Amino acid sequence: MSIKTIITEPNKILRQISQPVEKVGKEEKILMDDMLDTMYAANGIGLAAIQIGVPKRIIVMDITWGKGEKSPMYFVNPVIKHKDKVKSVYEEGCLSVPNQFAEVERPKNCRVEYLDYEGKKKILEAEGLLATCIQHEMDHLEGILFIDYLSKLKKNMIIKKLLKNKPDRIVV
Ligand code: K2U
Ligand code: ZN
Repeated sequence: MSIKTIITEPNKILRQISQPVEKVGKEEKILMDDMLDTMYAANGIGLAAIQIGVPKRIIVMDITWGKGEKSPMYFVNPVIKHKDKVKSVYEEGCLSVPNQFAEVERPKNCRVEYLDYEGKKKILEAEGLLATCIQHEMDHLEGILFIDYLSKLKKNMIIKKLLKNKPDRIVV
């Protein structure tokens, strides 16, 4: 298992639409293991495969991370089957938008159908931070970042800060 580089905005890779997985095989399990290592190392509570450059519809999460016992969750080909009309607001961040945070409004609860680490069909009824996190991660599968929900002014200010902190490209 290894820690991968997390791709940061602006980068067109993050805007790709991720593709469904045909089956959960050895390759997908190694990928999920590496995603989890990478997420824990970055102190995140969620990670989508596209954030390490793999356009597959795979997400890992652990909202208990940092509170003692680890409780990893694996989502392959997740589909949101229901979203609550009631909204909630969380101050979101993103490992691909480092050190930037903003309030985002999302449905308070949602129901997600997915395949687990063994490829078994599961249904998750999510609320609170779990619901926010899974919706944040599923946006990644569509090439959407939380900054896309902000005003043009706020989004451009964040992108300007990210560009300032991004190492210069060296063209050889
Ligand atoms: O997608 C990611 O980069 C992972 C996010 C997931 C997340 C964003 C907003 C709200 C909930 C989850 C990172 O974990 S951002 C860091 C973080 C850590 C703990 C709580 C909130 C955000
Ligand atoms: Zn994110």
